[in-house]
Amino acid sequence: MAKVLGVVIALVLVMALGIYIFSQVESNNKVTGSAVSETGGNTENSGVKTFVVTASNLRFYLDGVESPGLKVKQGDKVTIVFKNEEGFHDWKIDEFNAATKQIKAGATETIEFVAGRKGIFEYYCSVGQHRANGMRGNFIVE
Ligand SMILES: [Cu+2]
Repeated sequence: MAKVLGVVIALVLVMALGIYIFSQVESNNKVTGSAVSETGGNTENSGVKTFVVTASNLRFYLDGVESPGLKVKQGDKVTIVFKNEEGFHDWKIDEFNAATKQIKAGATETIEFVAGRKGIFEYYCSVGQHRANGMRGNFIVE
């Protein structure tokens, strides 16, 4: 009888160990998974976000997506790599005093700013009537 009890205890211990190891592997996978899914056009490294935004007449693009919503967390340091492929444009957000120079086709400008407050802000091109003609999108701070 004591022998049976010993086997049962051993089985329970093995199962508990198995569950523990499984949960460790599971939580490691979750961390890796979220890091991978973040690398779609922007890179996340503990509060640093980089977006490569391109401009052509009269649209902004990120990885081929037109007027992309750019999402960051409050306090993130944001880098915008602004590449102008066609025409004459800039990239601005009034609320963060973030603005590139107005640059010509083929030029690239990089700016940095801190997303200091939460909300949905509009980024846009301030050249001529470009904003009214669709050169704008949402910058979302959560
Ligand atoms: Cu423009």
